[in-house]
Amino acid sequence: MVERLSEAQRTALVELVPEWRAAEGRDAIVRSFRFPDFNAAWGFLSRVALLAEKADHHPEWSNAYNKVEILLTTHDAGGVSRRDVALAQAIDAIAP
Ligand code: H2B
Repeated sequence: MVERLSEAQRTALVELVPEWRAAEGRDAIVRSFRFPDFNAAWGFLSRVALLAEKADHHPEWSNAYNKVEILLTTHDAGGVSRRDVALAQAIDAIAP
């Protein structure tokens, strides 16, 4: 079972991923991305899917043409956990 973070731990960890913002209405982090076109957005999503599968941690996301939004939360913990921050860092590393 993945532990949900305390408020202090959460603040400290979320500071490691400054590109991500708090989701509205739920305990989750979100980042928006914009690409030159759909092809680039889809290529990025494919790479994130491979990362997610490897980490056994799956994002909620949406895509409209060249825009992608990714939301990370740990369903098993009912909120943000270290696993979300770890995946956010991995996604940041492959983001344009
Ligand atoms: N992804 C996310 N985002 N949160 C989870 O709690 C989660 C997951 N749990 N991927 C994993 C899979 C779990 O259900 C399986 C059994 O490992």
